[in-house]
Amino acid sequence: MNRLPLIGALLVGCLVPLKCSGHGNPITVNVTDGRLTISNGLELSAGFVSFAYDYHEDAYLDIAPGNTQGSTLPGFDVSGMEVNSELFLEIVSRPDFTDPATPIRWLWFWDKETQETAVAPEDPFLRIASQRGFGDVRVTQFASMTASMSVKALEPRASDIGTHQHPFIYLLDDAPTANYGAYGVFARLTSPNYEASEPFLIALNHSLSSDEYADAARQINASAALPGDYDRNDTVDGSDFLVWQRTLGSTADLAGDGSLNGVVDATDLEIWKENFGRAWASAAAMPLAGAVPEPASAAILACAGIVLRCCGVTVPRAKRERTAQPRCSAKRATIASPIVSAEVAAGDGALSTLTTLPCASMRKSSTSAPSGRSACARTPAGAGIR
Ligand SMILES: [Ca+2]
Ligand SMILES: [Ca+2]
Repeated sequence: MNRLPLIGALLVGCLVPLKCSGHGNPITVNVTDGRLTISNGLELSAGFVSFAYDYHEDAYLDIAPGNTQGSTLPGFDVSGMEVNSELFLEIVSRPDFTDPATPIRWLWFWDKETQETAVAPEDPFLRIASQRGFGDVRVTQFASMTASMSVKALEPRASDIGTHQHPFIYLLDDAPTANYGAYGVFARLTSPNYEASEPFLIALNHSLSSDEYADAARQINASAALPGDYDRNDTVDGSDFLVWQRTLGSTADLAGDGSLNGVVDATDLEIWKENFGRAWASAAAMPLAGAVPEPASAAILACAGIVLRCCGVTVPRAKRERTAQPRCSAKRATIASPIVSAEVAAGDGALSTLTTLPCASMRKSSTSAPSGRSACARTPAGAGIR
């Protein structure tokens, strides 16, 4: 009798749970001044949101039933909420600013092979399904598949509060085989009893290293934000220049690191300058942006132009900062910002307004094939929902 297959199965049965089990770094939910708050994620710098989940080494997609790759991570740790106050996860769409057409995007993909944000081939869908029977949400890259983009996470019961929970299973379509990389959705937490949380990124690891996961999260996050929008208000203006100026040279405060190279430097100022005047917001919240900057912003823009023209990337920081002081005047502005206005549908009937201009550094879509496979063959808890 050949016992090798049996021994192999036993080894898999013993070793796989050790490798694949774990609670990851859960989305830690609390309430501050009546608003839901989140913490414990991978901290992000320049881009749309401040946190990504789940970057724990145990959190990766693996073989699940029904031709899917699945995970029950990220989980949730909830405190501060009233019992039965209800907690929902709402998927949030964003424009893809790496595409000159800035399409509204739901599911994001970072390609392991090219190491860049890309369009995944075969347009796979992601399903986030309640493990408590509260329904699901499904999205493809550029379309929502369910009528509502919100699904209840927890009621929460008394036993849910202060304990670790896995309310969802995340299932990625794997027929045909999904390329390796990170698959992400932006989301926020809502509740009838509290203000919604800030948005965050759920990025699912499909055969990435920890470093690759971090790069993927940063790049997806940056792809969903206006380049140069360093204060995250969907407008590129003088306030963003001030963020850059205040943190110039920093490797710790990276809100102004538009180039994602880990330091706030002259390249980030170039990015801001190239995108000055762009804005994106809901039509109700913001009128079409005019191409003419306000006087104060024009003065700042002039200062920035002088910084670049006179100092360049090799000039010491102190000299750059000295040059960029308010003694600059609008008369010295030399930078033109061509603006093109367009309207884009934000999904679910919401119309949003986009003011944009050509971007020379847009990344290309990728249709590359996978380059490696995960060795773990775990079936996630609660699998079978599809
Ligand atoms: Ca801004
Ligand atoms: Ca930089």
